[in-house]
Amino acid sequence: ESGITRPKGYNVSFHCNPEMEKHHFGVTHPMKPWRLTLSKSLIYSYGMSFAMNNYVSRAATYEELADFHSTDYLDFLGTVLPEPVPRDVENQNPDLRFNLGGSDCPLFEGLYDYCSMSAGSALDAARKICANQSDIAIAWGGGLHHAKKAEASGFCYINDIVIAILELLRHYPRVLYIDIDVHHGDGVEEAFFSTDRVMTVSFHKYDPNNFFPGTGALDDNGPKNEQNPGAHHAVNVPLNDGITDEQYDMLFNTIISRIVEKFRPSAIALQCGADSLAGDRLGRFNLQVQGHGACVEFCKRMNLPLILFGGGGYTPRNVARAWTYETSIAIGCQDKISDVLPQHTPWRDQFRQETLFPTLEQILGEPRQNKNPPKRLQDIVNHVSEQLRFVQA
Ligand code: V1S
Ligand code: CA
Ligand code: ZN
Repeated sequence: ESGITRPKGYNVSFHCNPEMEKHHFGVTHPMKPWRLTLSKSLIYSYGMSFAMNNYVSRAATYEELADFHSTDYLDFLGTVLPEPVPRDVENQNPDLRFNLGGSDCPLFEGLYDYCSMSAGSALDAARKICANQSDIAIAWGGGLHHAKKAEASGFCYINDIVIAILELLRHYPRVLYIDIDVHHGDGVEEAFFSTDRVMTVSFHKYDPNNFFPGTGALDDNGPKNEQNPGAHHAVNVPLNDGITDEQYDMLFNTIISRIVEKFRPSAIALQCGADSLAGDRLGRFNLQVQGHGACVEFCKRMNLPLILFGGGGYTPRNVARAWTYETSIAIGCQDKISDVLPQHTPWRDQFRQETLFPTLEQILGEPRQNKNPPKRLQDIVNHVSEQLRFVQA
């Protein structure tokens, strides 16, 4: 008896495709689709499936992908074959087109299916929201924010978020996109650069020379010209290594409440990339499961239709913890789940510590040095507040 109950009059839907989780980017590649299996098994072990509507999502069709992507790109993506000998990390000159086939975006068996399944989950989630059948729809297999109209980038081939937001825009006047992945949400930002119906906000580690993708400076706010209604509708929150839960939540709450006040979104799409957690293989922050989850809680409190997407996350045990906690927040049972992982959790030994909320010391030994002085955080808040003077609902 888990004590997890279905919230009355409140619908959470969970969209996944177990086939997606079986794909492999290659042994040395940080992106492990198996993290989705680990996450789902922890969510189910806590008994949360009984409190949600669970759907096996379909693969998106070619036409649905073409809503955003160019047909040239899709046709190529549909025909490329895995390389017989994987490229090494040094070989960064893919002679293939559309940035396909380098070490970041390798060609692997079933690539097109993997991409269409990720987009299918996101699109199913969006349609549940649009049909008013879900208050919160979850697609942990989505969130691939770097993909461009005709280009793969940073482990992302198809931008399921853009496709889902385009669907939301058929039903809602304005959509707020928020991205807490440690990387800049460049693909989503660029896709909506010229509309005032989508406001994009990304929190990320920013170092133009040493951290992927190198974009997302504080004053990159969308092309500013008289004819562009999308000017000022891209918000960027560039951060340094080691940011803590307290600092991140202060920034998140301050910035998002001001944006909601000014932009008055009719729906929220939240990318929950878990590489912003402490101890991530690629990330640099000191966030804990609690701080990451607090962003989801804050968005839920806005009382707007909400989609939760996955995204990055390269230490699978921490990804599973975060997305489990965030699923519990969506359902509203976060106070009822125990810190000790359920005894019968599959792969329980993968989690190292047997708790949902390990301490920073347990995760890292020594926390990463915090390079975010309070003055810099205040400057960011001030810049965003100034920027919002140009935004009207
Ligand atoms: N950081 C990082 C990183 N690591 C890798 C990588 C490592 C081993 C491999 F076998 C293959 C790739 N690539 C990168 C980054 C891309 C990060 C993408 C994040 C995606 C997301 O979490 O935001 C959303 C799912 N790429 C680079 O830094 C580019 C390089 C410039 C340097 C590293 N080498 C490996 C590729 C070229
Ligand atoms: Ca981000
Ligand atoms: Zn990332």
